[in-house]
Amino acid sequence: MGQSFMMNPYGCKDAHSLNGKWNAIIDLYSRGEPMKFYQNRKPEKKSQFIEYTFDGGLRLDVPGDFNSQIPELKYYEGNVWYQRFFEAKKSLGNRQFIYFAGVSYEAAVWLNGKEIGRHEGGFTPFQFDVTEHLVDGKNDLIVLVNNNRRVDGIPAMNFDWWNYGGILRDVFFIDRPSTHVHDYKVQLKKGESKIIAGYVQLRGATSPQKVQLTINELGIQQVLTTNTQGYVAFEIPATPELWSPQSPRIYDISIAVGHDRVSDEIGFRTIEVKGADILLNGKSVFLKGINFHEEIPQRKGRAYSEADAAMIISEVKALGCNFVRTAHYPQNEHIVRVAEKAGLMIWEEIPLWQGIEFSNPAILKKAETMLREMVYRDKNRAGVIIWSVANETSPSDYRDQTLTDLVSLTRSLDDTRLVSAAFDNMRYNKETSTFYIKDKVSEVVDVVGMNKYMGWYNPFRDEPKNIKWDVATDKPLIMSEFGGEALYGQRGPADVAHHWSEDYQETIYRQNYRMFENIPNLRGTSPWVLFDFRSPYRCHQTYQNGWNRKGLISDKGQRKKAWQVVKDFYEKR
Ligand code: GCB
Repeated sequence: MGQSFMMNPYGCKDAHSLNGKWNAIIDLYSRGEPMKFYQNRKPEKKSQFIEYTFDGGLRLDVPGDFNSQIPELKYYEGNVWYQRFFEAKKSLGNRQFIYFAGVSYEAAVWLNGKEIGRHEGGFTPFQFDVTEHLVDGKNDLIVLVNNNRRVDGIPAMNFDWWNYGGILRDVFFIDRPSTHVHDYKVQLKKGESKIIAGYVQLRGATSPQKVQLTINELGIQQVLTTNTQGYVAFEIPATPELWSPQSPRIYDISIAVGHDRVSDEIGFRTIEVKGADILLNGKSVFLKGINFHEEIPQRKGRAYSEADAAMIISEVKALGCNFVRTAHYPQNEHIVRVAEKAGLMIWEEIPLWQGIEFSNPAILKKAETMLREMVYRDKNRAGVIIWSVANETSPSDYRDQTLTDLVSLTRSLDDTRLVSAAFDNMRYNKETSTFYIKDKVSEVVDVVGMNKYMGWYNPFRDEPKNIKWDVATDKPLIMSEFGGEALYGQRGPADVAHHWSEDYQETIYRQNYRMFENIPNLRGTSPWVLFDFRSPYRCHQTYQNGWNRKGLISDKGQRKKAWQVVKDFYEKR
């Protein structure tokens, strides 16, 4: 795993993009490490011959998955080497870093022939300090990416989405003064709407330093003094206009030490649970949500840019949502930031998705790292209200313990948000037509997410209006997934599932909404899913052909009939 502490490059004037075309070698038989591709050597003597080169071959776009860039890589799982040069000036005394916003699934990184670090996990950022190995002038950066699925991976061998590999997200070279702002949290104090609290952590400081925290629009120009470890915690009385879906107010903030300065855009809000209610800024809210993958279906590839985020989020807003579940992994920062500015509350999740090898102690370690990296990255996003530790995992002693540990870790990292998980293991009492749950993990989370495909994987066993829910009634329940498949344009009887028709998909939604009226603690819904998405899981050659068709919108962007049913439901809430 890589170094899990990272700075925010998006607000740092000293962050230089390394996006663009990179040279690439497809290394199906893993020859690259034994042959030392990372040395990128050229023959020096007449008799010398080196059986690889990055020159004159494949060039891949960074950011972006490799699978969608050339047809030969569509199903590829394995090693791909990436290489590029970049110019740098070695300013004396400064520290330099390479920051990766997301590489799937494993990355090994070399600078000028020296290994600078490795990282596992496809959906969270990492950075390496490269000061020792950087040279003045031309630098050679090489990344070995491997996207093999693995038994001890998170996610593991099977998952219902495309296993996109590559340098999926932005890459930066960051050059900072030796003493610089390394990490910060600026949020409302837990349970308070008039106290801004948090901390600043410097790097490189060996004596107490003066740090200036500025939020001009709130009249805050506060000088803080760190301890000898460069750390200072603070509480500042303030009356910010609160962030909400109706008014997603964001403030410009900056933090400076010496010549170093970072800026960010931060909103302030409170979120808490009281009985079965979710209170945003003290008022009960109903989460009108939707799920989506980090994918642009029309391009058949991962979403990676701000423009991609704007496309997805505009469809979320058109549906009338105030909430998104960014399934099933932390999506790129553009998506989170664009969603927050659009007034969307966000559920973020680590990719502990079904089939995880919980009996392997390495899993807890890996999951903890992913959780830490997610919380580090997004702890300043007011839009994020829920951290989720898992999706659809089956109870066992190992699983119960792992998830309980992860819930506690989440709370210790951030006590200002709610903790959840999505469950699919509710049981049904035929005598009373009632759903209930017996799961130790549902007892320790703040909000229970329920995934239930009534009308699709499970037929309704009774009239929807007769089905009762007695699931974790002492806390809020979010119907975190429900829905069914339809091929856009396909028509058929409204009561027959196997035609994949829009008419039947519409029926599923109407029936589920009827059933939801009987869930006393229902405080939110997020249908599965906004767009049809690519998945090798889906083998029906007529209707699916490698696509999960549960989208309310097709892969070409056409809205299916159920889209309107969801929109109407949200308009009435
Ligand atoms: C689920 C999973 C989701 C799948 C979906 C489906 O329960 O959480 O990742 O894609 O069902 O379509 O079956």
